[in-house]
Amino acid sequence: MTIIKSAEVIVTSPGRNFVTLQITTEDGTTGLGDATLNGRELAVAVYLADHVIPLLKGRDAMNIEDTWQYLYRGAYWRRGPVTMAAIAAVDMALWDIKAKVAELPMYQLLGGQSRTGALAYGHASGRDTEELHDSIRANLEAGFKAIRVQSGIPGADSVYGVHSNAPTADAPATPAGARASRVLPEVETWDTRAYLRHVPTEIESVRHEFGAELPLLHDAHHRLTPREAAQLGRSLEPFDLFWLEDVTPIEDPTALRYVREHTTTPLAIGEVLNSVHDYQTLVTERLVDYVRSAVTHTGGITHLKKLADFASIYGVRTGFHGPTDVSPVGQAAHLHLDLALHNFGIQEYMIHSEATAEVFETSFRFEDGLLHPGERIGLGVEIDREAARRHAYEPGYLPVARLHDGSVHDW
Ligand code: KDG
Ligand code: MG
Repeated sequence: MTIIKSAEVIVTSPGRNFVTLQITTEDGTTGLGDATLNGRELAVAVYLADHVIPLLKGRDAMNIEDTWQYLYRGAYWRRGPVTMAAIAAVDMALWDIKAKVAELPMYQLLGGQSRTGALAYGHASGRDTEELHDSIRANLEAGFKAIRVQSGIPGADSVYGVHSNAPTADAPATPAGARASRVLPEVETWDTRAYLRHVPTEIESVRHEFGAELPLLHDAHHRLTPREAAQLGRSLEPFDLFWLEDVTPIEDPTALRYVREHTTTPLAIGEVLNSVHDYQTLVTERLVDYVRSAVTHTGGITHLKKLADFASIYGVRTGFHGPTDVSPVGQAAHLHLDLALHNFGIQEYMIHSEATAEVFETSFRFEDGLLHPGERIGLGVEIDREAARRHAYEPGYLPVARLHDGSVHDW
């Protein structure tokens, strides 16, 4: 029987916090879903435990679309990162179960494979040019064939968006706020003019050192006005970026009209969006080239597939968000989609720590710059509950950015 018997929220912190939902059917089939919302993890855990799990018991695990609509429309209150992460976890777990029942790797249920593997990009960053180039070399040695480059700005106290620079299994590059035994978020200082002056020179040095072929990406983390973004895009045109990410604050998609009119640098956006409806203007007006949502924050496989199909009609490709705060369960779900979707573009891949890999055992592999979900049935991820119990939750926050005058800026 595929009737849902129970569901449980697992909060664990092997190097950083993860929230996982495990659903079990009456015949003992289990499915996993990722519900990790960096810095606000427990809000989703409570939402699941108190408001969603009681609705799941007794439902047919096979009716994924109906369960999705039941949780989404039934709640009346729609969208938002907490709700959509909770629905995402249920959805992923149900796809995991369905694929296990079918005895197929999940991508087979999405239409089978469209490619041999998903082009992945790694993260390189450095406080100065030398450190950045070393970090790029480490990525190349690790097998990456596309690289995101972030560099320190002279006079700034940190490289925004990262705590560590080494993308290896021992010391993975980690989005800031991974975990900290501190009470308040770190504060970083931001200077837009210094950033706009410096980034083109840094990317030029990377092109000079590593050649014209290597696909390069850069993330501006929503920090620019449309005019500043247009200036940056234009100044980066000679260096042929794969994409420039999150140039303007996400709330106003029409801000990108001005950017689009002034630069041909490809644009990506969407890691903080959580619904296909959020993309309506962005996609129908072709304001972006890549949609960046994560399966974990955008309603799961069911909803991300809808987004990808919607985007495909307008020639927009995918570039799903894959930082270490998306758990191996969420990342596995991305890889099944990446393999199956025709309009796949690129997959972000930050390698999880060894402690994380001890808790989440995965079937996916990274070879010759490409990611593949593997042939294990389901999503291909198992959780070691004993190992998970050894890593208790620790509060952690993303940093906040302030300008030199002390006012809060976008992070
Ligand atoms: O939780 C926030 C991180 O996932 C984010 O800062 C990472 O911007 C990011 C990226 O592109 O991976
Ligand atoms: Mg980003």
